[in-house]
Amino acid sequence: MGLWERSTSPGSKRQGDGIIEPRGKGSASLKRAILREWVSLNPLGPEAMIRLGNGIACDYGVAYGLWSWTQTGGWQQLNPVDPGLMTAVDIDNDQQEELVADFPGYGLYSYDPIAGWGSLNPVAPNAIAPANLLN
Ligand SMILES: [Ca+2]
Ligand SMILES: [Ca+2]
Repeated sequence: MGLWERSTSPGSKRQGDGIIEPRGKGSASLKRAILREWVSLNPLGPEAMIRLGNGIACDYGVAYGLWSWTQTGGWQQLNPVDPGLMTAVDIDNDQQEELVADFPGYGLYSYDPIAGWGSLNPVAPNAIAPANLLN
């Protein structure tokens, strides 16, 4: 089904507050509901995605790598390598989140839109989670 964003344009018909509740059986009513209130972001669904700032970071696997999407900037490839685990956290306390991603075989890296990629650890973790260690 791909990746979709709910339309928030003025005058767009609101029904069920954005919750798709197909009345009929089968996919036809679901498809009508999607076409009425949702905007396609990409015909391909990602393996995984997380919130990153006011956009999203998407794991598009071996074929396409790691991409980000924002309403204003659209799609941008951040890395051609297939990421594993991902999280968003403000590492340097500049009020802007960095993307932290594990690349199996390469290790754990952080991405800052200005500084680019930096290695955090050559060993890939089993799990990652954001934590505020400054307060
Ligand atoms: Ca992946
Ligand atoms: Ca930051």
